Amino acid sequence: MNEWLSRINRTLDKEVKLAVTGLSRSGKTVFITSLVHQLLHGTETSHLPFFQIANSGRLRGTKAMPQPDLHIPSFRYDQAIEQLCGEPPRWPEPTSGISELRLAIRYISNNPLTKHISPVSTLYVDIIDYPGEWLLDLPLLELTYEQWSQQIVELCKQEPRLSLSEKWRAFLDTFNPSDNVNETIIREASVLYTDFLHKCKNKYGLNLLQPGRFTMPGDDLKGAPVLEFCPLFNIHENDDENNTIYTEMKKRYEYYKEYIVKKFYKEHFSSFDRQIILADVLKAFNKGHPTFIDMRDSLNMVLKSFQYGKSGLLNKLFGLKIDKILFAATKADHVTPEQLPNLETFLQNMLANTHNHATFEGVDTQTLALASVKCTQAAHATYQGQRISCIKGVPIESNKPIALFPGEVPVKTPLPEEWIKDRFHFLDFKPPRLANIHGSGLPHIRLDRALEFLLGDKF
Ligand SMILES: Nc1nc2c(ncn2[C@@H]2O[C@H](COP(=O)(O)OP(=O)(O)O)[C@@H](O)[C@H]2O)c(=O)[nH]1
Ligand SMILES: [Mg+2]
Repeated sequence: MNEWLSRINRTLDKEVKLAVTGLSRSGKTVFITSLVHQLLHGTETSHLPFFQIANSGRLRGTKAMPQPDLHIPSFRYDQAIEQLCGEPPRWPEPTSGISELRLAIRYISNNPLTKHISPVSTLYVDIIDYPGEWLLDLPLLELTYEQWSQQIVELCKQEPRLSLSEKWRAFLDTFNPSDNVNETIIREASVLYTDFLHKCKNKYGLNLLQPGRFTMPGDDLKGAPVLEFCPLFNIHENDDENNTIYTEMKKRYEYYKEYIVKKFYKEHFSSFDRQIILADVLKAFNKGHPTFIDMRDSLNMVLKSFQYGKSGLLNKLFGLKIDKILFAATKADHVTPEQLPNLETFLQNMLANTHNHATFEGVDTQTLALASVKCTQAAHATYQGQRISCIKGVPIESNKPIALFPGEVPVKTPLPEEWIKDRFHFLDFKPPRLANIHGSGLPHIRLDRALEFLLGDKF
């Protein structure tokens, strides 16, 4: 019955499933929290000028509803908003598992065909939140164990991975992949490999860390043997004797793909209609050239797996059909307002291939620089007799507001030698203290435009 109703609702365009996609720490959880808060306060129109349904006065109200999938934990909006709007305000905790949320948006219909039958209509919006680490598992679906191992071999030839992987690689040299299977060796190799991934993440903020569950296992997989394998060097596909370390690692890799990765994407991603891709470009600028390259390549690799249109992997596997994609550069409150167009152009250039592919397949796209929660104010200062634009906010490590000029966002990727130390200085800020969070939506930058693009045509 549920499935049947759901189908009817979808045919009448009464249901939208929104995929919020982004690498770890790109701002997914904060985006979802702010989106819900903006919609719950949507009838106070002043904070969403570009969201037409709110601005036209046709919005009747929004409510969080019981989600359709009862076996998935609910997105803890109440907890997240309590932290964001607490005293002192804090950012929500990093996400360690999947959660889901359903919103019902009630509005006065404008549709000439249905408005006489039912002048008040409801649009259901389903959103899931999950750790960004798991996205990097998607490209594995197209790689054999040997191809994946080879890819990691290549990555480890360059710094910082070359040094960070030293201990793990030294251990691989102590045995032969064609040796008889040995649980102790397999466990030790996977522990050292997982340590290497953690170092890449914590020291350099790298994203291309596969398998994704090694750094973020989720509650159900901690300590499971399916997380005990790693890539091997010097393997030959014809080494295919049974019961060797190589065949055992390969078996676990295939199991991981089939029962963890495919299962997750089939269950949660197959029915999405719309997608927002969040990228924290500014963090990569701060961390330097290798981190930037890693972010760009990770995102492009993931988006290649999404490949919109009939030939795409997710379409072939699960019938995914997305008709609109919003590319969003997050945390736009870290830069001065004049820099927003540069940030948008930069993101567009960075994801040019995906963009081109999506529009070729008939997917409607847009690029936006946005802040889900605006933590800074635009201000001006005088420096050497010149008036310069700056931002004012409370840095994450401090309790006092400061004004600073965070630097210019380049339109094109700087050459490796142009990433000089301290060229970019995009500070992290504390969330703003708000006197009355129940009076109006959270302060934001262009979240209303994001809502209009993602949902506007459904009303
Ligand atoms: N200034 C600012 N910081 C943000 C914003 N959104 C996210 N952040 C920062 O980015 C961090 C990660 O955000 P989160 O939503 O947890 O990322 P996720 O891993 O993609 O879910 C937060 O803890 C904040 O420090 C924003 O709109 N403005
Ligand atoms: Mg999160």
